[in-house]
Order: sequence, then structure tokens, then C-alpha cells
Amino acid sequence: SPARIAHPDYRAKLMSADDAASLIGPGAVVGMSGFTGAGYPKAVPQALARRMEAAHAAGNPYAIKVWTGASTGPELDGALARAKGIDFRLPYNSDPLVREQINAGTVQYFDMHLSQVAPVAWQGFLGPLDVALVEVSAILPDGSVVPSSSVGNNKTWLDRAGKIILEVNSWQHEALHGMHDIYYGTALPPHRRPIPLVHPNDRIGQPTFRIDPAKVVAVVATDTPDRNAPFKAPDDAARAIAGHLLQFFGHEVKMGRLPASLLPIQSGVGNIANAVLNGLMDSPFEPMTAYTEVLQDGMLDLLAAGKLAMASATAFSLSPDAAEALNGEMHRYRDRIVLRPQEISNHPELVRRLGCLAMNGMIEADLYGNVNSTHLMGSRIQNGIGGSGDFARNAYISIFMAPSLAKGGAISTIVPQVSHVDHIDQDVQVIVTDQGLADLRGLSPKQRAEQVIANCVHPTYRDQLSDYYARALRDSYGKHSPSLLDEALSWHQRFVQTGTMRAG
Ligand code: 0RQ
Repeated sequence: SPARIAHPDYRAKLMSADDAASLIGPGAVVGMSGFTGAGYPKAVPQALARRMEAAHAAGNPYAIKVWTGASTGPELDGALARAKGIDFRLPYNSDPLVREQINAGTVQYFDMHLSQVAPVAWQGFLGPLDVALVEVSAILPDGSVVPSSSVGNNKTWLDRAGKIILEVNSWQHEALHGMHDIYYGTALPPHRRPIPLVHPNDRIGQPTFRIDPAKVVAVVATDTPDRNAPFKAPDDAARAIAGHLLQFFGHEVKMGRLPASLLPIQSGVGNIANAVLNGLMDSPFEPMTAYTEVLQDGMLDLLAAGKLAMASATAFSLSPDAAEALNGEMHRYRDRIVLRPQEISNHPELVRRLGCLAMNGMIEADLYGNVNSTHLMGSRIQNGIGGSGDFARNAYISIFMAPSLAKGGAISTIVPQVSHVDHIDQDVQVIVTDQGLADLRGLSPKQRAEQVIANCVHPTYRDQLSDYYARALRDSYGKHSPSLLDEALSWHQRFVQTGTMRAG
């Protein structure tokens, strides 16, 4: 409602979504808000999609380049993709239709480390940004702007864009004000300084965005919920993975390698990651902290139960039920949640300093602990690398997890060689499947392979993998990371040709 737009200059720019969309022309580069289905603009992208469809019906081209924080919702990526209105996308996508268009070869997709988007934009490699289209939760009487349920790259888009369109969403809770920490201290080399954050709870910036009002060309009022997808209830495999991981943490505490309250946890996207958070509910570790990218349902439960003292992230990633529940109790949580720009939530300097325990999902891992987080059969993108690389390389312990089987057993997620590498073996310390956990720290490639075969691969693929490894040990060109070049990807090729990785 206009009540959320408390500054007269901004109120004077109030207009319909259709009018605002007419300010985004064909070929425009648009930096939009949105991170894992939270805080994305909901009205203007749909109005823009209608304009694109009308233009296409009249035989005129109309597509734009879309930059975001990460994934968004059906009203943004879904609507623009249906209108065939995206010709370039960065840095992360999980919308099924956009995924289809990327894999069909019609949309160009630049899949990036999420911490690097803002610095790379400042470095100028992405070219100019025409428009920032950003959802916010309020414009205050002094003209300062309160962020929404995600921060993402919004600070950078607002600073760099030639013009700004704001969607002021009154569905977003007013008590979000004060939860954000917008750090304005980043710079380009040679002027970079240490980022003064030493605890996940530290606030080093300000609660609102600074905006040049002269750049604001439109303000649109909305009142629509964020649309995050609900999580699948943890299945047996997810619960088994959580169990192995909790046992590992317990052992590390006992050995004196981790404090009893652990170190700041980072938990990735997806159903498995959420299941692990559920598992932490019944663990002895407390009070934990989280320095992570997204705050999922499981993390909210940990906060509510007091197991988690506080959480730092760049966005919420809540199921619709959890989002409503949070909105009902925002005052209870707001001092214990900090939302930051993604270049800070995922900053390698900070992940290394804090010693995060990084827990991310994967598509597949190989004998030596290389991990593929992004591509099916080496070529079809699933989502993107997201923040997994930001955290994995710099974590105190870098953990990757997946069920040992996919597609009803036609696929083994433990393979002779990954079909695409996102995380090299040096960045992967622990691999967990429902079968067990392989602690690869301090091991050579051959020692790693033994652990992975013994603990991670599903029994239906164990003999097949052992057989490959034994022959590789015997026949490989080198015996450091034994590999049979003509066979290393044969499991994938067999799946593509026959629908299963199973031999014989
Ligand atoms: O496909 O839905 O069609 O059946 O991939 O797999 O098992 O539901 O797993 O939801 O945990 O996602 C890696 C994709 C895992 C996610 C990935 C198929 C499987 C299913 C999903 P269907 P699951 P999850 C940053 C964290 C990269 C970004 C990241 C991801 C679908 O974790 O996107 O880490 N990670 N961000 O059937 C073929 C295989 C497969 C396979 C799974 N080997 N081959 N298909 N699938 N394995 C940091 C943060 O803090 C957020």
C-alpha cells in the first residue's frame, strides 16, 4: 500500500506495473532482486512478459538480459521464460522453464560463484546495467529504503544501474526493518581493505540502502507473497545422510577438533541440506551459529528451539507455511537473523576466517573426491554452482552429500570420474551418502578411492566400481590418480544410450 511509501518524491513516482514495464525496452540489461524465491519483483516482470508476448505476436523481437541474486520465482523467471523474453541469464537459476531453454540452447547462461557477481559487475566485465528492478519492503520518511526478504546483489544493482524501478511489497513484514546489514565498505583493488567481521553476529554496515532518488523512474506498490517451493519431507536416504553427518560431528568434538557448539554452519540448497538441519534438532550441539547463504525451514526451527543462537544469510528460503509462520512471529526472530549482501554472506575471506562447516548437495562425486554440483551427464545444467564454491574452498570442513542412487537406481551418484567438475578434490574433504561417510582429509588419491568405495557407493554399484578401480590400478598410464581414459565416463555414456549406468 502507499502507506509503505513514506517519502513524497517516491510517492510522486507511483505508477502501475504496466507503465513501469514500458520503461524496460528490448535488449535492456536488468539487474533484478531475488534470491531462492525470496524478495524478487513480482508485478513488473509479469507486465513486461505481457508486453513481450504482444510484441512477439506483432512480429517484433523483445527480450532482455536478466541478472539477479540467485533463483527467483514463477512470476519472474517463469513468466519471462514463457514469453521467450530472456536471452541471457546470470548467475543462478532453478526455474524449470528457464532450465529447459538453457538446455535447449536458446538462452545463454553465465553460471557464477555467487560471491563474485558484485565484484565482477564493479570490475566492468559484465558491461553496463541499464535498469535495477528491486523489491523493497518500505521507503521511510527520510527516503532511505528498507530491503525485502533477500538482499542478494541489490546494493550493487541500485548503485550501478542507470535507472531504478522499485516494487514496494507490503506483504513483506515491517519488522524486517533492522534485520539487514548493508555493508558499503567494498572497493576495487588496490583499495580493498579487510572486512571487519569476526563473528557471524557482527553488524558492519547499515540497515537500509542508499539510493540516488534522481535515478528512480518508477515505484510500484505490490502485496504478494514470496513463492518458495515447499521442501520434500526427509526420506530414508536424507535421514541416513543426516545421521552419518551428525555422528561425524560428534566424533570431531570428541577428538577436540571442533568445539562442542561446532563452528558456524553453512547449509546449501535442496532437500538433503534441509534434512540435515532437521537432524541437528536432536543433536547435542549448542548454541550453534550459522554463517550461510540461505535460511531454510530447518534453520528457522533450530532458531525457534534455541539450538541455533543466530543466523547470518543473504535470503530466506522458506516453504510457504514457514514464510507465513515467520511473518506471524517476526519480532521473535529479528535480533537473531542478519541478512547481508551476497558478496558478504559468501565472502571467501569471511568463510575462511570464521571456519564455516560447509554442507552442500551434489549431483555426483568420483573415486578421488571431485564433485559435480551442476551438470547431469556432463552437459545438462540442473541449477548452477551457486555459493557452493565460495564455501567449499574456504571452509573449515567442506562436506558434500547426496543419496547414493538417483532415478530409481538407474544412476549411481558415485562414479569412476565426474562428468563435470565444480569442486576439485582439494576442495572436498568429506563425502556423505545414505551408505556412509568418507573422511578424505589428509589422504592421497588412492587412499581416498578406498574410502569412497568402502563407505559411499551403493551396494548395487560397488562391484562395478571396485572392478573399474582394480583395472585402473593395474593399467593406468600413471598410478597417482589411476584412470582408464577410454572408460572413465562410460557409465554416463551407458546411461545416455540405455537409460541405466548398470553394466551387463
Ligand atoms: O531430479 O527432481 O527430476 O527427480 O537432481 O536432486 O536428490 O532432490 O537433491 O534437492 O538436494 O539438490 C546438487 C541439485 C541437489 C543442489 C543439487 C537429480 C534428482 C532430482 C535434485 P528430479 P535431489 P537436492 C550454496 C548451495 C548446487 C548449488 C549449491 C544444487 C534433482 O544441491 O543445486 O550447492 N547444488 N548451492 O533426480 C542425474 C545424478 C543426479 C541427478 C541428482 N547424479 N544424475 N540426476 N539428480 N543426482 C550455498 C548455500 O548456502 C545455498
